[in-house]
Amino acid sequence: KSKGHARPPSPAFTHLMVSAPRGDKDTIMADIVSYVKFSLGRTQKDCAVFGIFQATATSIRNRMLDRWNKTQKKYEETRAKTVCYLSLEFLMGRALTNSLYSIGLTGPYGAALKELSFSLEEIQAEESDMALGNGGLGRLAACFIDSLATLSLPAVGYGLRYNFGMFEQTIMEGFQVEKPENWLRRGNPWEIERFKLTYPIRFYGHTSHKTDPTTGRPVFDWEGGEVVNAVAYDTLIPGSCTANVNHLRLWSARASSELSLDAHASGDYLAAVKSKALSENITYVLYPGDQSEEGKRLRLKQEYFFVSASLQDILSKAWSQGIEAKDLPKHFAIQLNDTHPAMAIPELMRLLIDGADIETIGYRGLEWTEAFEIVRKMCFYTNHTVLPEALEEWPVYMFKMMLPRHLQIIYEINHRFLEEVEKKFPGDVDRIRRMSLISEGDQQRIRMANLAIVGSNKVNGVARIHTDILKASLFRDFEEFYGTEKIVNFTNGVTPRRWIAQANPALSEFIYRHLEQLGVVCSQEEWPVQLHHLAKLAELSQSRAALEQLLEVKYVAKTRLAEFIKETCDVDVSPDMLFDTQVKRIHEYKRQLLNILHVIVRFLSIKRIVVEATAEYSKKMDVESARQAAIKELKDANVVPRMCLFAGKAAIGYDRAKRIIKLITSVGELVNHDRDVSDFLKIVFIPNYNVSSAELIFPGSDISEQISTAGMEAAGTGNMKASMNGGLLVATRDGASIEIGDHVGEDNVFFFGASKTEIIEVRKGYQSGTLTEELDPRLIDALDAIDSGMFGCQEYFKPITDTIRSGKDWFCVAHDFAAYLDIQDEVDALYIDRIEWARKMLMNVSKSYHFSSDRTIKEYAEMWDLVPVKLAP
Ligand code: T68
Repeated sequence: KSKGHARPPSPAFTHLMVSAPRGDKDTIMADIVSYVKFSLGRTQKDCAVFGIFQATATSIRNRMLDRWNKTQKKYEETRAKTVCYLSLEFLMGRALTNSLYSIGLTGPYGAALKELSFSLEEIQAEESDMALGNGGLGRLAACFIDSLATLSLPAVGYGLRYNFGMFEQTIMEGFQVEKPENWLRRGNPWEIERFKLTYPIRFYGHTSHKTDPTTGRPVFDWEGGEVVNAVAYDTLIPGSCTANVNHLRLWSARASSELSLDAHASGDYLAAVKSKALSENITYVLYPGDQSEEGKRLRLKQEYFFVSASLQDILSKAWSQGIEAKDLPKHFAIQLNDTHPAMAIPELMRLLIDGADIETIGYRGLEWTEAFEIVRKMCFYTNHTVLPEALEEWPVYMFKMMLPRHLQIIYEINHRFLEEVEKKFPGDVDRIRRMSLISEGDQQRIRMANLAIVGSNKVNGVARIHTDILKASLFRDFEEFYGTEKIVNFTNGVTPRRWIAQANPALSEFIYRHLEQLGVVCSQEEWPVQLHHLAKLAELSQSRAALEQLLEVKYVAKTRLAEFIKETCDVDVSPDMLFDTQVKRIHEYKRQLLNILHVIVRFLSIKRIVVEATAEYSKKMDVESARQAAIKELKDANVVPRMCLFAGKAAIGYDRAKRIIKLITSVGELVNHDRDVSDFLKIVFIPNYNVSSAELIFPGSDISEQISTAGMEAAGTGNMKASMNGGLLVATRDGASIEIGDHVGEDNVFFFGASKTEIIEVRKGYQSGTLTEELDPRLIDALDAIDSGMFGCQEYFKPITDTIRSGKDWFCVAHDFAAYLDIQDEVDALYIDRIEWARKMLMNVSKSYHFSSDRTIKEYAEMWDLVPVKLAP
């Protein structure tokens, strides 16, 4: 025990600790100025807006800290069960607006800043996005920790504190160019460094074992190699409509003395410094590939580093609370966000059997079956994809070198597991081969998904169709082995606080006012945490006044988006156009290609009409007047002008995705400058898609493209964000869009295209050569236009057009093309009928409440056996 603990408690200290900072305007102003003066060492004259952001953020953080202390104390006192959400990615976005919103101090902070002659908006704009994730998986983790706090559930998010998050995407001459995103460059006012929470993580070295003379059991030792320290950084996660504040704990790598001393001993100072730098690079950068398996050693290091630090943190807390090993599952649940943290299974086995390297964790010496039962009760695994290229496998040789003890443990888990399989399915060698944790090929590999299934209590998919595929195909053997209870479904959700209340103030006002009119007793703060109340809004479907207001709400958001497009792309778009958006990672299965091919068809057809009419008119007038007359005629014919917006990043090594970006920007370049067409069609590619730009894009979308090849998008969450904001989906029957259709009504989604089962048939046809697709003539026109060099870069685009023409079209763009064009015609026709359109918007806003991540988390909580522990307000 340190001397600090022996000191008698001071009543003054205790009193001051529990007194909360006041939330009035004057106190807030004083806090901000005091920070500028005493922490930044600046004056009013030399304090830039960023300084005010730092001061404001720090004072908000301090107010949250007060609540956090009380929350953690309450959790400890009640000995409540905690869920630990292990994710290599947390795509948080900005924290300022969200934090103020959650602690209910937006008003006073706005007023304080105004008096200091700043605005909340300009302060907010100074914050960099916390982009420690690639896409849907990382954003889901962020929505989940928001819901956990809001539901007053004891939870900790565990992850890595990357110095460089998702790369910054710039567009140069239409091509994606990646730049490192140094988000910590100017410091991070939200985080709290906790040097006291430092754990040693070992890599490499060797194992040995001796026999314990009393028990006769083998005792394992893992020694040597290198030890890197993990240091904790906490970010506070405030709930809404509750005083509870949870935290996200991110680990940063710090060289340990064990490492630098070795080199010092040999007298090589420079080598010592270099090896220190090398060990710290573990948490340097986020791997920017989504849905692909890199197989790089540094990634394996990151995974183990993160898992080991998080588990040591959990176990040292449990040990300090006197929790017995067998009771660990009563106090902690561990959720594995995909297989990236699957090493938690062998690592927890190791910690329980061999023991940790630090004294603050006393668990050790457990017998195998007892340890495995504990692990299996504690761990749960979420699968996010069925794409084979995203299923993690690690070469055995890499493990043998880097994590020799874990390899032994995995072999033992596998040995015992396959014995069980053999017992249940005697002689079924094929099945045993498929279910083994080790794949045998030219090189042995560890199948992380199989490890995660075998070591977990439950496995879940993220939408109904996805879970059905897991049960019927990808994990079928496991379904047959464990029975139908092991694989379960929890359809994804998104937090309505960020995605409606904060992102769309006009819609929030509409919702609140109308709920009030409809007699729902629910404050402005409450409806986003009681989202089911929105069901009541459907009653407005016959109120013309309400529908017109909803159109007005959309117009406001479209105006903001149009301004953003002007700023970022320098393209003028009118909010009167139909705003059609597709924002997500660029991937062949997401079919941005299908979208842009439709845009090309649209361009060609408008161009043809205007050119022909101009030729006709110019018999009677000069060419320019003729052109104007032709354009006017088209406008009078009610052609709906459309703005097609794309945004998203391509993985750095994903050549085809990068070609698709270039195709989109090239088509935009031509169309936006074509004076015959540009009144009717605009194409924008917004660079560097991130959470902050998504907050502008979803509210401003009339149409959201959710057009993945059926069976390939596990769930999608952009579909939910669009629908909640009154965006209508153009969607295939894939992922969670199917369930959105169930809830908002089939008629209120523009469904099209082949179903999952039809896709399987189409592909069989391609493979056997019995089905050679007749290409739609309009598709041929679009492909010809690309190949003719109309958009430049003829050669560069050739591989794309070739794939479609040759019938080796795995993503079935050609197959779904005609249906896609037809549905887009329906979209245009409906858009003209503003009231009918608004009615569909209303049904989406009203009935998408099911896709709140609060609903999802309640389902998980039941599985975890977790109950709320709410702090008295
Ligand atoms: C996404 N997966 C799914 N993966 O594609 C999406 N992968 O359908 C689903 O809605 C979402 O998960 C949430 O469940 C991903 O985003 C990755 O980002 C990823 C990252 C690294 C390695 C593999």
